[in-house]
Amino acid sequence: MSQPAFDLVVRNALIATASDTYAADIGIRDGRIVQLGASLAPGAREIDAEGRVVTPGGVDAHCHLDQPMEPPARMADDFDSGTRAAACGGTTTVIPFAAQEKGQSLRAAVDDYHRRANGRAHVDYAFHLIVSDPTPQVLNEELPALIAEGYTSFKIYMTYDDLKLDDGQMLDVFDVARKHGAMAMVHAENADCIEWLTKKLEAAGRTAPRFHAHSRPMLVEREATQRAIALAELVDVPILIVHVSGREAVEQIRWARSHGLNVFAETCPQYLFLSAEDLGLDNSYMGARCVCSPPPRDKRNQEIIWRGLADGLFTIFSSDHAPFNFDSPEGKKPGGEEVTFRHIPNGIPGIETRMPLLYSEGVLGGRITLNRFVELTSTNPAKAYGLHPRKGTIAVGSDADLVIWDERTLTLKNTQLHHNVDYTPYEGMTLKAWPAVTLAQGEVVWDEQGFHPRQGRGRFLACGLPTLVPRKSQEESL
Ligand code: DUC
Ligand code: ZN
Ligand code: ZN
Repeated sequence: MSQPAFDLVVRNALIATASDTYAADIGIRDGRIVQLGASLAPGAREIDAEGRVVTPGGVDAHCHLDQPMEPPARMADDFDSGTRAAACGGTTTVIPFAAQEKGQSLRAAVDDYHRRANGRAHVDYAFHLIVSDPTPQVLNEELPALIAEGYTSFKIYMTYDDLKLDDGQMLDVFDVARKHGAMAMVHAENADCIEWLTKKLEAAGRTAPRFHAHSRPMLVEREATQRAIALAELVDVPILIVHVSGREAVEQIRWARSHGLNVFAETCPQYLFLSAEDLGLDNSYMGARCVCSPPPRDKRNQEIIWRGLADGLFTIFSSDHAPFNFDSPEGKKPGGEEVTFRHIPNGIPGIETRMPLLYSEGVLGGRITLNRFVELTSTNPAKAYGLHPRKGTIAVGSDADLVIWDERTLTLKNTQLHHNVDYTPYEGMTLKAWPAVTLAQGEVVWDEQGFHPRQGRGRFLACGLPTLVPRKSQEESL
């Protein structure tokens, strides 16, 4: 008998990419898609999609896994549990952050992060850099070398004392991004405004978790977003504003776009499904579970974020998974204490729920098209970070990272999730879909039997340059 033509055939798929929806079989060999068409020859293994929607696996371009923290804080998910949860929720590529500590070389941060990831991941991963100390050595030598090696995006912070850059430093980092065609990501919140408000709240004894939202009103995000846009315009470089939370930042980005500037924007599930009320209506400490920055806003702002997802304002939909246990001295109760909001680790879990939440409420709720869902969760992040078309689409030659979607009603419970966190902010929500099958490089990693672990399946991906905007010629960018 001759060998089957394929290792695996996914039959009767309703394939959805960012641009098309069509019925076909998917032939897979050596972890890649090798043929798309009707009535493909038999595979060594076959999965019948039964006419269900099949999308590219998700690319979660903003998540934090095993990122070094100031003790006692410690992230609950590492590359094992984080990529396990990702796969079970339909995400097959993650891009967490290799974070430079002030005084540390960027190269040392990258080496350390590889040690944390190596051999542990169940799905593929790449790294963004976090640049917190842009010394001449970092700007002139380390960053250019790292960009050439496949670390083509870096996040900079306008807040958090241990991370924030001043305007001059931002200009310097943007200039490196421009010269080398890399992507600069910006956390836009004004640090001095936050500190001033925090001190006032503390002096008034207003220190419960819910006052976190009072210390970071939309104005502080708006001001920083506007400043980041102006600095990028001065340097003439595209930037991407991460985790946009509401109207005021959205207005700044719309203004920039209307003036022809290449300003990209990312938002996250917490700005669609949570509001400041989730930080507590009273002084309850339970609200610490939803402390993240920028904070969730209100229902009207949720609508504004939905509109931006539908009309093209947003480029990317990420989780900003930043996993801390609630009932833990390493998490939301530092040292075992209920602390003032200033000391609560920022971040909420969401790597597993990102895709099902947007599919349920966005696609099946009639707010965005299926193709836009694919664009936001997979294709655009792959393009923004130089992984397309290997990732982010269903095409001959692409990695066989696929999700078969099961459209059914379910109630979300943390006990069913696969992260290492003791809560989900979305407990009890009714969802309308969940992945029936997730394939990573042609291997079943999640199906009705559950999670199929294989640490080391996930490989490090060196990123190319972003392809969201055509690269300027050398003369133009001098
Ligand atoms: N805010 C961040 O900037 N990063 C991680 C999580 C958060 O809430
Ligand atoms: Zn951030
Ligand atoms: Zn983040």
